[in-house]
Amino acid sequence: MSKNCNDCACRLASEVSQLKAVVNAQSKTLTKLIKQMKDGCKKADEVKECAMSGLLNPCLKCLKPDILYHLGMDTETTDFPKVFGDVRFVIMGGTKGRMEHFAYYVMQEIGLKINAATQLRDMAEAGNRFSMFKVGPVLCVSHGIGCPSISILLHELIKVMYHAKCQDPVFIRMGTCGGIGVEPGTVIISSEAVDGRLNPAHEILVQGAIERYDSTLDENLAIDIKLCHDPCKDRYETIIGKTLCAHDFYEGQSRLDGAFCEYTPDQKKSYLEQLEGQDIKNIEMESLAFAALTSRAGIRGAVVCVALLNRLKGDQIQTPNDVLCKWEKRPQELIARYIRKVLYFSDSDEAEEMEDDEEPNESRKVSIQESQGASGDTQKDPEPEEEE
Ligand code: R2B
Ligand code: URA
Repeated sequence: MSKNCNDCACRLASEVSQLKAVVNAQSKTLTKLIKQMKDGCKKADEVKECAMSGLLNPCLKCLKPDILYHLGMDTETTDFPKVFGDVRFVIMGGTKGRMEHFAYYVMQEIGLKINAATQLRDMAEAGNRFSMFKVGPVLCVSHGIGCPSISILLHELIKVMYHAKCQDPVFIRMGTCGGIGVEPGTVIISSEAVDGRLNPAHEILVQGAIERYDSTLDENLAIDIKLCHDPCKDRYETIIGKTLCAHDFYEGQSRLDGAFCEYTPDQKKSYLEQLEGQDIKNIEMESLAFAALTSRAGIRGAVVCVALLNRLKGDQIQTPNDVLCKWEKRPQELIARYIRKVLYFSDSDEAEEMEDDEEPNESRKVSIQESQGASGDTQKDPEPEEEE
């Protein structure tokens, strides 16, 4: 057999084994759901309290209803456990377009795409600020620019998790950044977030006093996401490193091209070189609030950004738009692979699979389309899908 043929056979074998795992995992979910139906939904009614509840505002219990103003929903008119109880991944990114694209992409990647015409509903449309799309256990939400914007959203998303009694959800922010001494197009997973003075703390003014919160991120989650990078297939580097979170794109990131600039090119150069010397790999604008709020809630969090330029070489983003669009998909690919791996290839699944194998189950025979029906809760009636 020629080398090409061999490669192709290998790829096909790997795709077949991946598909098998997806089908197995989905039929297992279906088996569980059927069992729950047979048991009169007893199990579903016995949902545990959310583990984070002890860390949150005790007054939440008394809010009847709790109004999540910026998401345009409240606990009286939305049944949170029913609508959001199965959420395991909350993926956040700057814009509506990116998050809508990611929602469709992840739907395909985790095998929940029923047909090409499936349409998702923006669940936060009534709030007129953020956009939110749910694909089975994945919630995709836009966060706008900067710490104030993402922190408002995080307060409300954490309350969504609490009201829905979600168990151990993982939060991931994906986005763009300026690289420090890295090749443009490189993906950087943050090990921790620091402020402009390189302190690993998110400072907020509360009643006139500065409150500091640790801005640590989950080390294992960062490693797990990095492991989803395939050096043979992905023609870019993925690294783990420290991230500087600025509260502005121009002066806050020591750019020379803002409407105002009161430092010299030499001062800019020496600040960025100081960052490089301190192992800072990138600059973006939300990681401090993201890290502080997720860790206060005991939520595992990661920040995955692609560098649009190397700030040691310039300030303006000159790369053509079509290339930038390709680069923006890199964090999405890694995160979708991570989700797929957790959903379909986790150790506990393997253990359960062995048990299942001992006692073959009728419902194993369901097709992938049938099993998807169980997760179609937020999908609208099919309408023609636009070309992407
Ligand atoms: C990266 O890019 C945006 C600014 O252009 C900001 O949201 C960020 O963190
Ligand atoms: N986003 C930022 O915040 N900074 C950059 O330089 C690029 C994207």
